[in-house]
Amino acid sequence: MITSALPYANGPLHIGHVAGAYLPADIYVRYLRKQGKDVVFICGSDEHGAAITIQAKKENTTPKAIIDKYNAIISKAFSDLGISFDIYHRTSAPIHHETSQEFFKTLHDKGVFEERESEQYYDEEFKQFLADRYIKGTCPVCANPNAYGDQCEKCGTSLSPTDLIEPVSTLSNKPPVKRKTTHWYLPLNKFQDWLQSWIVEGEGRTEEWKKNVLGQCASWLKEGLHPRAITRDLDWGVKVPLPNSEGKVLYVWLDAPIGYISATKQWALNTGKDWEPYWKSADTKLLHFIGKDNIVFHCLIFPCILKSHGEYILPTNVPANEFMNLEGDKMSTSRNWNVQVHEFLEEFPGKEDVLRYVLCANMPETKDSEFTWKDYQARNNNELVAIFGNYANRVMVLTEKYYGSKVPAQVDSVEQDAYVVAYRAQVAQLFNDYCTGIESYRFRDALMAFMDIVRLGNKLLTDFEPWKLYKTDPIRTEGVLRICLESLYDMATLCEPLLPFSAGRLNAYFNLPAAPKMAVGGVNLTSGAGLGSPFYLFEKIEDQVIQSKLDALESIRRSREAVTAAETTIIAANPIKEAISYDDFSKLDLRSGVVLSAERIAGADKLLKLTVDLGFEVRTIVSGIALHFSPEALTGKKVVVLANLLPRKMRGVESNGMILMAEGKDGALHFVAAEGNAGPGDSIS
Ligand code: B3M
Ligand code: ZN
Repeated sequence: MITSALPYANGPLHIGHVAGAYLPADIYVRYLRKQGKDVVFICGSDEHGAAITIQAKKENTTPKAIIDKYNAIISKAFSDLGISFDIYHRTSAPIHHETSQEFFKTLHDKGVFEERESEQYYDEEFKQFLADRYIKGTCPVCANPNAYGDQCEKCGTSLSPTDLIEPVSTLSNKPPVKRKTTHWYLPLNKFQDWLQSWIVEGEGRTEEWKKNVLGQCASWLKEGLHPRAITRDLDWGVKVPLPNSEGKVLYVWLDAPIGYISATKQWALNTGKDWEPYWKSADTKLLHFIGKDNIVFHCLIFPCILKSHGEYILPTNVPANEFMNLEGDKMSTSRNWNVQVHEFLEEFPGKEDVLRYVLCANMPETKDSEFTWKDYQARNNNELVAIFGNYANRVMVLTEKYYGSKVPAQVDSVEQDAYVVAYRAQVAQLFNDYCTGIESYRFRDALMAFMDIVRLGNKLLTDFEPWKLYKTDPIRTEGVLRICLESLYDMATLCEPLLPFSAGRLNAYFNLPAAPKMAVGGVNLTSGAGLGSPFYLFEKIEDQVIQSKLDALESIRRSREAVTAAETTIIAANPIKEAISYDDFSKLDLRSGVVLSAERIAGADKLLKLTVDLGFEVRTIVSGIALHFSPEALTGKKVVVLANLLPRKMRGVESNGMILMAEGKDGALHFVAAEGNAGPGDSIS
């Protein structure tokens, strides 16, 4: 039973996620399948929690619309990249709600939880309790006025809402009040001793856990565990299945890991299998592939839930990875510093395996690692093209030239040649390294072993020089190329977990199905069998492609620096303008509008050309906000438009109106918009 962390359906997937929790799992699973193991690979969207409702607010839409949108983008990105889940499920599915409610109910009835009353911030206008992220205020550490109730993003301190100075609700922008509320808590402190012996002393474990994982667990345990609230006052999530618990849902981190189980149930329904042995049978190996920020939930909290329930097995291992940075900076969706998987695949179709290769070669297995575009190019050009692609192509071209793309015969004297015997022994040794690498979650080592096998193939070609040998000893040449072809077929088998698309192309060349087992040296091709035409597995990536990616990142970096600079210059409050009459004011025709699209104007780095829907017509408005907003961030934004301003031409574009903006003391711009159901064209007065 293999799981990968369920991504929040609140934004697209980026390559850091892939390198952390999905590619390693996929490699492992593909390898196990080839070893003939009975394996189920589970994932799905995590569709609850404040992460979703906040994104809905940001995009001015409903939580349901958000999860549908991002679930579609994410699941397509996974399948396009060849991540071979047996099911990609969703925690909004009814079967998941039932399963997590059953868990809660069972634990509740067993008396596992504690009920506690506490005081929490409440928004009187919106009549709801406020999740930590819905509260803003001044950071007690660095005085950042925009710190959130869970964290200050400026200085990185993690906070609780009561730490904030002058907290306000982000819903009403008013100070929240404190209200009593009751929640259920999981008393982690009661599990402390058991967790200590299971994780730290290894009592009852069958596998060694990774150092980075053990280290984090040990430090949590050393701090001492405390009861943790596992319900929330929210109207989005799995309802607490108890009487008198209106408005309460399960904490997203309670229901999300149970999502692995509900997804397995759905998979079993789809395939006519029984889900239970995969979660309850002692001979099942349960593995959670995750990123390091999820360690506490998978190693401490979820095992307590499973153990308390009583019928479930515990994870055999949690091979968490560290983070992958991008060009020297932390990858992040909110800061627009990442490479999105779906965008990459749209821009570079056919480069799925190149991306998988580069992410695997730099996988953050023991410490944070880095993706750079130069490294991406170098690994493609110097490794995939020059080593693997080159070997495959040379073998295919020679076979076409000398044998009309038919499998040449085996030649005994070549088979027994000392060089060939030694070559095979070395390949077998490297195959062993490859297997050990994957089995012990060292995927970089496995990749290296695979490439070393290909290097040996290239060396064999160079040493035998079939292009010269053919003239003097055509029989021997036949034997050599037969060996090269068999090695190439082995490479197709071995690269399948790492580079499944290339494996498929190679198998097609051989007109053979994928080898049923992971092995080297066992293939016996049929002499005279027809092969495909030669091709290149990989193509060289040119400098200008890389340069354009670097330029794009550089411009993001520059605009971020400009914003930071603006934020640090405190601008004095503007003095109030001269008084006007109501008549003066009533001359302004203000309308609600929605930005349909935005684009940069060539040669004007401050201007954006916006297309704005005013309900009764669509306008072009030029706005001097390009240094503050990226065009992509504007689509769908609600705005207020001064609709009767005389047209004006700017940089050759006629602007028909003006967008209203609030300018913060820090110089940052904020949109002004009519709240609620106000639609395009509505008058504002
Ligand atoms: N959705 C957090 C994350 O995406 C969370 C993982 C759930 S795994 C059960 O990092
Ligand atoms: Zn701070």
